[in-house]
Amino acid sequence: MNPLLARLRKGYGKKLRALHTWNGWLVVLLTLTGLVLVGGFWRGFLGEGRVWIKGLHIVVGVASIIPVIYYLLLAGKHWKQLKERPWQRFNVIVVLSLLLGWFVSGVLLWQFRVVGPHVSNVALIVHDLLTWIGLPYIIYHSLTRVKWLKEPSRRIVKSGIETGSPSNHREPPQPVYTRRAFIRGSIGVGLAVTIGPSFIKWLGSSIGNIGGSETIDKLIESDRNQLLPAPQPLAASSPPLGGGAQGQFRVYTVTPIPEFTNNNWSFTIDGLVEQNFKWNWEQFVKLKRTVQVSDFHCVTGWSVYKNTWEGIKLKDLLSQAGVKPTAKTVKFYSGDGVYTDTLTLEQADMDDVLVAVMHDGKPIPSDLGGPVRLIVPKMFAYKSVKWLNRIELIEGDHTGYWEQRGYSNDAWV
Ligand SMILES: Nc1nc2c(c(=O)[nH]1)N[C@H]1C(S)=C(S)[C@@H](COP(=O)(O)O)O[C@H]1N2
Ligand SMILES: [Mo]
Repeated sequence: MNPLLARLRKGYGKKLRALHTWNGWLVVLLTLTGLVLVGGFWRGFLGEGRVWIKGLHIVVGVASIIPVIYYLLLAGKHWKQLKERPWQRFNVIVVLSLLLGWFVSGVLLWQFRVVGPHVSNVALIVHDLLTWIGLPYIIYHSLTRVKWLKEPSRRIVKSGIETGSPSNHREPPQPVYTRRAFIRGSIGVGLAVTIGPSFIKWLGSSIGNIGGSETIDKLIESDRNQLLPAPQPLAASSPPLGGGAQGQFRVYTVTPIPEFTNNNWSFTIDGLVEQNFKWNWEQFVKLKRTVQVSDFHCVTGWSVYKNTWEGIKLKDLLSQAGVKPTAKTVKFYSGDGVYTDTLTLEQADMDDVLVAVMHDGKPIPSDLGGPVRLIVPKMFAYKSVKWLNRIELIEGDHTGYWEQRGYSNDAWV
């Protein structure tokens, strides 16, 4: 035998157990950080902490390949040992596939700039799918393998000795096994009932994009904005030029979702401009709009393809206000009072940067940044400020909300 392998296999049983424990803790850590990362609630609350947690998740995730490789070196012997235990073999295969799948899709997500948004999007779906399957599996695995469930026969012998009754000794362990099966069954059913419905919902919306527009319709139904008159779509918007968006928006916000009415909504251009503007809604919906079809990419990996956006070209707004020669940066403010971002004048001059009012022929719902949001198709979506209500031309630089918290200043897709 190869001497390295021989050394590895010394104290083999102990090593396997240690490996199992280490791997277990890594999975716990990855689960906790991963759940915080997907949980929308945490976004505003954590701020910069979110970027740290993401870093930790990546480092631990990359490191999680070490116990896998170590196990694979010992796997030959272990596999033979499990000859008579098909379920344990099955378990080994499932856990290894999960760990490898998480690892590969995770590395692709981490390297989103190298692999591009399309690959990231698929990797995110795989990563999520494995989590939906893997997490309940691992919870079940841990719950059903705690010692007292695993070794019921010992307990019954012990109880026999304790009572000192010989008839107890002869009693078959049957009821305990039934009880064990019952507990296992209950854990299984419990997990299925708690996780099943959300899983099916996720599956429907992510894979094969079933009900893509249906979910947006729900967001439209629960729209909190009350702005009249409703903007009337241009012909290219309705039916949407792009044929309808493909994919799901994840609703991201760092504040409670703001609500607007004709009374509290206005749109301002100020700062280093020849003429300040402040439009109310009635005036704003009269500004000339154009229609554009573009893809929408978030840095966390998800994309929505073929959005038909209708709105006012940023460059038209800027030329209407007249940018002073001293201006260097275009600063965007969200009506949530917190979120900001910027473009350079040169970036702001791109033809497809849109102050969007409609999506796929309908007013943008409040959850997705309506009544008005910025759309910068060539950049990651953290530039696409939701609830946009003010544009200021400034002389210096400004660092946007997520850029202050660790996102790259370079947002080009
Ligand atoms: N005001 C505001 N704008 C925002 C954000 C936010 O949290 N608040 N999140 C940004 C990020 S990171 C993304 S991916 C998109 C998400 O848009 P959606 O919530 O419509 O899917 O909005 C961007 N604009
Ligand atoms: Mo994002």
